[in-house]
Amino acid sequence: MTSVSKNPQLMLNITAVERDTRIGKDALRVWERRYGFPQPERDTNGERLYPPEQVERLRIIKRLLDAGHRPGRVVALELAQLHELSDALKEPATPTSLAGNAASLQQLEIAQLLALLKTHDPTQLRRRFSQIIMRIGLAHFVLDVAMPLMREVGKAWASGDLHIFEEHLCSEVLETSLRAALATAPEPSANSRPRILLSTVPGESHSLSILMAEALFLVEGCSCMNLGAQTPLHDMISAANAHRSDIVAISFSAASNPGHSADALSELRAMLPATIELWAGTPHATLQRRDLPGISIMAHLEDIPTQIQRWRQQR
Ligand code: B12
Repeated sequence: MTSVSKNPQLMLNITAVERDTRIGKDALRVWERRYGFPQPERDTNGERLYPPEQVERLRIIKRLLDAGHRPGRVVALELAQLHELSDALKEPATPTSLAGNAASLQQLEIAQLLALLKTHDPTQLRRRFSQIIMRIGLAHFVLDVAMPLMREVGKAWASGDLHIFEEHLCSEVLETSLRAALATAPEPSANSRPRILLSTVPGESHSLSILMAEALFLVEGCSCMNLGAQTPLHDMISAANAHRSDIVAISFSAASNPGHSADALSELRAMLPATIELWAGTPHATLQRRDLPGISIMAHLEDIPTQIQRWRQQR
């Protein structure tokens, strides 16, 4: 254990670890007994205290479990082995337009954006985002820059290479830049369809993904109403009726619990008129495999153009 972990201010209690990693307290206690990890220290009252390096390992373990690994295969692994498995996780398919040189240019662009983020200058970061949007267009910006950038930001944050405030800064600046681009994009005509309502369910605060989806829907000429994050389900129904939505599109992040997400989706499906399609984006393989009647589960933002085409062809 490093001297950092001896700093009591950096130690987390079990409630904080559960909140931070989304691993339940019961699982944390069971793994400790069964796999010998985590190995928390104890405070003067005998309560568990977890050093930061163990919390970091737990975050990666959670990501691996979400991707379908079993606890017995990953919980006891060392940090380096966890990183190896995590790096090998199937990344969402690289858009086919980005092969060879383009792919390495993209990596360079992301590296430069991360370096710029590290200078903590929101104005420059916003300017760089706007320049890229002008250069490659909104759809390519979302798929080839914003998405991979946020994935890298998530990884860097989980591995301690980026501070939480830097992740927040990146999200905020990206959000402002996307909103500015959306505000100046050509309006879809009043009767353009499908009409799409976007939101997340209560408890899911990751709203950037629906903003990215909105940008792609707009590029496809759809009419969107984005309610932002965490709309109560019955309010979503009222909004869908008021907006005369054809589709309700919901987004779940990697931090969501796939079981809870499936429950919320089934509840929403039961309340929505049958004529309105329900689409849900999730990175969770377990949720993608679930057969939820009347709900289209989508793994990638790249799916949007073909799904819109399908919707239009069916009508
Ligand atoms: C930005 C961010 C935040 C911001 C969100 C700001 C905002 N306004 O959105 C803030 C700081 C608020 C935040 C909070 C938290 N976060 Co966070 N966050 C991220 C980050 C870096 C980017 C999220 C994002 O926008 N991704 C872009 C979207 C598009 O990608 P995606 O979600 O993978 O979506 C894919 C599919 O689901 C699909 N899709 C998604 N939506 C839709 C919609 C449609 C219509 C379609 C077709 C497809 C689709 O497309 C994508 C693939 O192409 C991720 C890292 C990551 N890899 O995602 C972490 C991440 C999701 N967060 C994480 C965590 C742990 C948290 C917190 C629990 C931290 C904490 N202790 O408080 C809280 C959760 C709060 C809550 N109750 O929800 C972890 C989750 C790990 C896990 N497996 O549990 C991640 C993975 C970071 C990490 N590497 O550890 N976070």
